[in-house]
Amino acid sequence: MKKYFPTILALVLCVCISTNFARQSKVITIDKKTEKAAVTAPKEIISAQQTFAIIKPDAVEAKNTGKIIDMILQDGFEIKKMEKIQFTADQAKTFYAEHKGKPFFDGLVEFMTSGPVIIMVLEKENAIKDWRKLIGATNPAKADKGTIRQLFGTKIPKNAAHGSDAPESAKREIDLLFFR
Ligand code: IDP
Ligand code: MG
Repeated sequence: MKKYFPTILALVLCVCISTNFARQSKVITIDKKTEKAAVTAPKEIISAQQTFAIIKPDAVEAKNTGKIIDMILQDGFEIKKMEKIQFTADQAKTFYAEHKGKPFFDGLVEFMTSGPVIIMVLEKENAIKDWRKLIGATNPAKADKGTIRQLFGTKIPKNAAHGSDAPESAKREIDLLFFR
């Protein structure tokens, strides 16, 4: 029996450590309807999603940066990164490569390089969808009341803000502008 003691001790230790690890990586919540305990992953594991945002040159020029940042914070986003930059023509062309060849492409590049912009990485549950909702439709004239583009945009391409449309584009845009 004595010679098995170290093995037994090691096994008991392993079980204790792994049980504790499992406990730490989960949270227990009480289901209000059934009053039964439910084990779920903690919020930070379930939720955080990042998106890429721009306060465009028209909104920076019109001194709407503070109001837009306030709307971002009031909507529950965390600003993970923020920088004031000015797009080069090459950056603007690469950023909007999907629109190359369209009639508004040259005007869009000219607009995006016309003055400083604020670039941001925003984080929140459903950040991509929620940020697109908060900025509103591409055309400010068609954007819902109270959205950033309705409040601060004028006439396309001058629509005050940009938001990534999918996780792949968020990653591409963050890499392109924060790791340039
Ligand atoms: P989005 O910014 O809502 O994703 P996109 O169709 O990806 O819209 O277009 C990128 C940007 O190009 C728009 O935000 C706007 O500034 C500009 N834009 C889009 N369509 C037009 C247009 O028909 N005329 C002028 N500018 C446009
Ligand atoms: Mg787009």
